[in-house]
Amino acid sequence: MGIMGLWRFLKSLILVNKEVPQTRGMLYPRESETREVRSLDGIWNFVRSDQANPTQGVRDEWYTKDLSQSRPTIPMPVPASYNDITTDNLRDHVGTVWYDRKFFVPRSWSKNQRIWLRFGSVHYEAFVWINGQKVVKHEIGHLPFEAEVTDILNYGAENRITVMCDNALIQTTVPQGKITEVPNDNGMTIIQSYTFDFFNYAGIHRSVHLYTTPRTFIEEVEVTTALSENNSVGEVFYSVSVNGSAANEAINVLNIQANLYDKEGAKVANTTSDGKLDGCLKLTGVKPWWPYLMHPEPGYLYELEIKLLAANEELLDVYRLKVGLRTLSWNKSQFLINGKPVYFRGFGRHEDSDIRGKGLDNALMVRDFNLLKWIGANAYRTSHYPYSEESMQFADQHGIMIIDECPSVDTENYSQELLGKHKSSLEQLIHRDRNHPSVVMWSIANEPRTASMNADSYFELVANFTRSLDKTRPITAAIAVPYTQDKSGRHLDIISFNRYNAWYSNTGRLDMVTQNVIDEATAWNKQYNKPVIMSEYGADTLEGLHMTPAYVWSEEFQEEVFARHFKAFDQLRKKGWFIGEFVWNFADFKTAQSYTRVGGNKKGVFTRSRQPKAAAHLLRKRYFALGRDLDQCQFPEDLFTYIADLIS
Ligand code: GCB
Repeated sequence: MGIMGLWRFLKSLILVNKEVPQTRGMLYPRESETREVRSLDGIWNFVRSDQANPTQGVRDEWYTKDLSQSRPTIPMPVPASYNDITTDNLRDHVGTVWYDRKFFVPRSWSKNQRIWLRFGSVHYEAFVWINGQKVVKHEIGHLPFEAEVTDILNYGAENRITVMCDNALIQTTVPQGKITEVPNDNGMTIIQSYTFDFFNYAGIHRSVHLYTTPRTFIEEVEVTTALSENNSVGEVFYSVSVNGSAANEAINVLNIQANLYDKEGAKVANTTSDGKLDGCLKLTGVKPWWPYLMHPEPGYLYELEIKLLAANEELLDVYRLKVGLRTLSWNKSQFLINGKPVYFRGFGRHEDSDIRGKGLDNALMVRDFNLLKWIGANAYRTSHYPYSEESMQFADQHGIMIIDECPSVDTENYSQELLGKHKSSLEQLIHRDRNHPSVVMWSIANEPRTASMNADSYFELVANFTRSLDKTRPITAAIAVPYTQDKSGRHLDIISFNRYNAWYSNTGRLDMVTQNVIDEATAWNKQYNKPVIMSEYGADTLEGLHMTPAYVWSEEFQEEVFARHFKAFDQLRKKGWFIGEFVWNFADFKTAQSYTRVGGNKKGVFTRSRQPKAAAHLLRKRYFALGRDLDQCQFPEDLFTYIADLIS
């Protein structure tokens, strides 16, 4: 590196805080007396671009006519990843693909309302046209985006929507990847590589909706809650933003009527703001939101009804959302919900299943929640990206606590551009999920390379930015570098660490787990004086492989690895600052091809088709035992199988 090269390198180490674009709107689409919602899910037409010519479709303006007029199309389900649908090598396609479909817009929609097009998520980058006109572009998968299409639609007529989706990951995308051109048997080819350990599924992953709003409408609702008097008195603070022609001059004349209903539908609080868009609802005899197994009635939700009224009392818009009343607090050794210390027992997970990839699938989601409850878990981390909005709502309802992670995985090569996108991913995530009682913590990265030079300033900027958006939840990151090298922990509120004793380190050595876990957790605590979570531990396990004495990949080995960790966790719990254990992983999942992966990552406690391995039964006994000890929950009747009345 010459003098100029050195200068460029040194300059790249200086990171500065720059503004990131702010998300507007994006309330989850819900019907009401003033709103209609229509799904555009179904079978779309699909074309893959030539890998060597990814921009051809844009140059040739494929979006100006039906895709089938430019290229032969194939049917493609939405929502779903496209990778595992066909029998050819679409799985490993790198670059752009195209989707289109037709839809009808009724004549009645043209009257005095506005129409919005909303995507739950497209991975990784999306470009959208309607009737040949560009309507929105969005980068970063797993997050929703929307655009107003009122003036573009044909009313009482057919319309065409075209989407171009690009799955390419480079050093300035979130997550990062590398695209390289390499020789193959036919000349040259492009390959996508990435260091993270899950398959880079792509496509229109979540639902596509059209929805209507009145001309002047409720664009955003932000809710926070407080409890007092031993959790019996509650306050719901709401703040509304209004969008619409009347909004600016009418801020002084618009009113919000807010009503709160309990589960039975009885109105328990109401207020009308006088020319203001925010206010507070106060109620007594509150049923707080509690995590699963921490209370006989977990996940209690009220319904908040927000009515936007004009000065003459005319009803302009109505939006309803579920609200859970709970408080969070944390200190140097504890994390508390409603004033009660929490011990997390849960999983790292993935949105992943065969055929659908990362596509939203209600059957899978409901099955997963049934399994989470069966096994007695009270939490999971959305490793390693935001999960569907539908699953966040489900977690609210079922009292499952969420450590909500942005899509930054194995973060490295810190640059100003990466910082901007990383911050934007957190901004979009917090904007989307801030009202969910289930979200109890933000995870700002998984296994970032925090030993490297500018990790300190990078994570200081990311953590401060996150805190500036939400002060009500603590911040963590799942760290894997040794505590002696880490430069991020001092910017976090809670330390999470990932470690694979007896797997990646000291493979097969079951006698080298317990003390190592105790020593490492203790060292993290000593270093930062903060609560500590073990956010990943586990062992790949091939279902049906049995070996005794336990041997790597066998079901017996996974059970033994877990048991050795449990021993460490129980000793750590006594120290007062160890606040949670998260198994890696809930279920087996697909990864990029590698000789360390047999059909994917097999560290699941459940198989990819969501059936238990032997370790699931062991974990279930532990999670319920912890629940009974810490939160006085009941054991399920089938927790222990009858063996003999000699054993109790
Ligand atoms: C990790 C990563 C996770 C991997 C896991 C493994 O540390 O956070 O994404 O899947 O290890 O099994 O290697």
